[in-house]
Amino acid sequence: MKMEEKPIDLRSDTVTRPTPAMREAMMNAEVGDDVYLEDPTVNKLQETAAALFKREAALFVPSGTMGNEVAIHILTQPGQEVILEEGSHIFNFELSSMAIFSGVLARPIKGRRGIIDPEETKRSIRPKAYYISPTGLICLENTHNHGGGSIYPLELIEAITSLARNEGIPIHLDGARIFNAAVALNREVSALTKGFDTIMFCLSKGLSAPIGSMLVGSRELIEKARIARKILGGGMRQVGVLAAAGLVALRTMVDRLKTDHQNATLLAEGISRIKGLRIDPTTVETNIVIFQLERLKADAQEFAHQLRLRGLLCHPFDHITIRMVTHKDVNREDILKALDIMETVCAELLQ
Ligand code: TLP
Repeated sequence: MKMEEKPIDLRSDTVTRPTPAMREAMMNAEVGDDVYLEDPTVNKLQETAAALFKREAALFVPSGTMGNEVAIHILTQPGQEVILEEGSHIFNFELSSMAIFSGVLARPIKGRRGIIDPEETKRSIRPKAYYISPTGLICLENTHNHGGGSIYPLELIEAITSLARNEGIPIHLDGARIFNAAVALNREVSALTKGFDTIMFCLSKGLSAPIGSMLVGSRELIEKARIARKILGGGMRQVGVLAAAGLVALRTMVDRLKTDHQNATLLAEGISRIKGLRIDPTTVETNIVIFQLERLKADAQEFAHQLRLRGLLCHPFDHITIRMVTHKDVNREDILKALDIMETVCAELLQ
């Protein structure tokens, strides 16, 4: 790669840069002190998000992690267990925050491409006895990041949310990429999130805002969430400059996620034809492509390093697994170039 060329960055959709319309909205944003609830742009973003999900209220938080952890905090009591999928973001990449901040223990269960089964979920609910720590919460992730951007079938969401309701256990959705699921299924986000007590979604992934996530739920829960956010130091001041980008994200960046999904399919199909790489392209449902290396003289770290030298960035998951994520800052041509680079590197590394 020539030094002045920009790499093709498929590490994550978090790398997306704000659009010109976002930058303009940020510059012109009306602001106030949001700790006093006086930032009109934040208020508008929160109302917009609540309306989209057909809920009473929403809260702007700096990150998806904070949104998830605030939800866990307000929905549980110390000493309880939280049922979640073993490859979930909350369990693997939030630094055991649920134990630190909320005093709860994860009870991970195995999913299929990250999707958990209602029966298995039911079996994981702890029996009621004074000497057993009670199940305090269920968390699902849709789309599922480590599951390869997999989408929860609607009937499973319905089965698990009704199970939670019948058992009197609250249920939270890590919907960091729920708009990807909605666009892929051609459904409203509100239809995919019925039955959850709280929903977190990210503005700063495929929707390309520079920062920010939202926690959505009832007015009562969101008022509790505001307190938990403040405890974490997440009370922000003239943050309308960021909320302004979030509003543009919701207005302009949802429908175009289809293009990311098409590019992900193109990428996966190309990968399936490269000797040395293994993927079933029919499993790719949204913008995340996870594949394995086979018969290469390199592990995933070394493979990623070789790609980087040629201007392609990816995210190694384990010693043989690589993740690539499509987003608005890579186009079809970049995908074709990425496939060429991978083909060259594999040809050099095949045993
Ligand atoms: N995911 C990031 C990394 O942390 C792995 C990525 O590149 O995919 N839930 C899900 C499902 C996520 O994928 C992420 C971020 C989060 C929550 C946390 O969001 P942030 O990074 O805003 O705290």
